[in-house]
Amino acid sequence: MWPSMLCSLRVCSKIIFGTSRTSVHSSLLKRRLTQTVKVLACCVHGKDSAIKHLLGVNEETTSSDHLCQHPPAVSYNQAEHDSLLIHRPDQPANAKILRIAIIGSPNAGKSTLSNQLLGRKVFPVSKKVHTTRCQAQGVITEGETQLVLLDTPGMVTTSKVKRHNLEKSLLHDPWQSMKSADLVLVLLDVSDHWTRSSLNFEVLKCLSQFQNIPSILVLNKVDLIKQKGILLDLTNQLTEGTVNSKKALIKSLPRASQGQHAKSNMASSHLSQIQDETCITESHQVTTAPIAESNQDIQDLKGKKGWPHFQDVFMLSAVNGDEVQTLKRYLLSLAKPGEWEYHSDVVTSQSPQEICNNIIREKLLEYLPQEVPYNVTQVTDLWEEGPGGELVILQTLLVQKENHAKLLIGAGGQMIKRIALEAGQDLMNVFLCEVRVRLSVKVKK
Ligand SMILES: Nc1nc2c(ncn2[C@@H]2O[C@H](COP(=O)(O)OP(=O)(O)O)[C@@H](O)[C@H]2O)c(=O)[nH]1
Ligand SMILES: [Mg+2]
Repeated sequence: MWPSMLCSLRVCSKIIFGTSRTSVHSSLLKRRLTQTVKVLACCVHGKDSAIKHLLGVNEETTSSDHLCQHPPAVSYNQAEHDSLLIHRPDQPANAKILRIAIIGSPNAGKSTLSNQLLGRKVFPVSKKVHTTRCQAQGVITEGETQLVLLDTPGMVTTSKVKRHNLEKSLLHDPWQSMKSADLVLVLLDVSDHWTRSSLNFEVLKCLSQFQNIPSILVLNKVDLIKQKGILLDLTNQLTEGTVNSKKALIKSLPRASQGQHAKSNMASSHLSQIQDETCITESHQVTTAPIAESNQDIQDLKGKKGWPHFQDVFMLSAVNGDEVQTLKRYLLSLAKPGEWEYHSDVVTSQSPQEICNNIIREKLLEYLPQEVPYNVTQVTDLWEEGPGGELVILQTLLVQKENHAKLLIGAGGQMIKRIALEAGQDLMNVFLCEVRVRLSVKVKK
């Protein structure tokens, strides 16, 4: 198994942050990185990683990546779902928990990453912004540990709430999820040339207000980056050259210890590194009260591009799952003793109908011009088990304009049929049963 981007990043950081920031010479760094990582990479197996692309190293997938338990199906029966949420979680004696707030600009890939971590697509994903309208939680239970993912709707401003016809509660949601978080995961789209070299102001504000909660930086969409070397420069900028309070302290690995890494089982050496760092994490005082901020503090943030308090940095591709398992193992290792929040059969706090509405909405956003999906009201007319045990869903899509209805239906009804078919297929993978979705369109004046 590849020592992970975490490990590689740690290798990078040992190089980047071991050197005085002002004297960093990136081509020299990359050469040194290449030497270091080649030693490590020659004995590792696993999914393609960004750093391996840097080196042109190809590896096979090992069985450890497939060891993860299969996530349970979501029950499509509302009463069953409610009873799971109400019942006391079936936690073991040594239960551990970690609540993770995933924050980042709209489109960074928060829902895609959450789905990959969960192993089931329960959150809608779309190229268009504001697919996620509600504050939903995803739940991963493995062994004694439960991870609760707080998939936030992105950082939204008042004007965007008006423009996209969004619920006003979205304005407050990122802060809401922060209040119960043990870890903040900042997700950044590195394929976006305009925004990738600095953290979104709202993200910085959030990090600054909740400084006492440990945070990690995850660079997403590395599959879209041809010149992987840019990732090191971006990491340096986005962390202000400091990760886990280490800048001057972190030195290049001595050659001998690099060799030892190469010979040892990468999985265990990786985990032991994580555990070492977990000790550091444990010294953080996690409190839920935000730190009061003065206007001056906020003004100071305006000139900032990065955040020097991240505990770790990852690079991955959420869409194809590259390095997602590594991140998941890391998150599991950070969990602390504490009561589970959910029964182990729960994958998401969303109700079955919410999941269905969100998936249909995802298709509307995917195939229709922006103004249509933002103005559709979904009404479920029927939700029942058919004679063959299949789930039958009838839903009416209400629109206000005739031309919106025409676009929704499409030529010969092709558009609406396609949306219904694809939503049904996605829902089958959520509920693990046959699902038939039928949609009708009505104009409501
Ligand atoms: N190429 C690529 N696309 C991604 C990746 N992660 C997410 N996306 C795409 O980015 C878009 C936004 O993703 P989504 O998860 O809805 O972002 P959110 O708004 O942050 O929840 C979708 O079209 C995803 O398919 C990735 O790792 N690589
Ligand atoms: Mg989303």
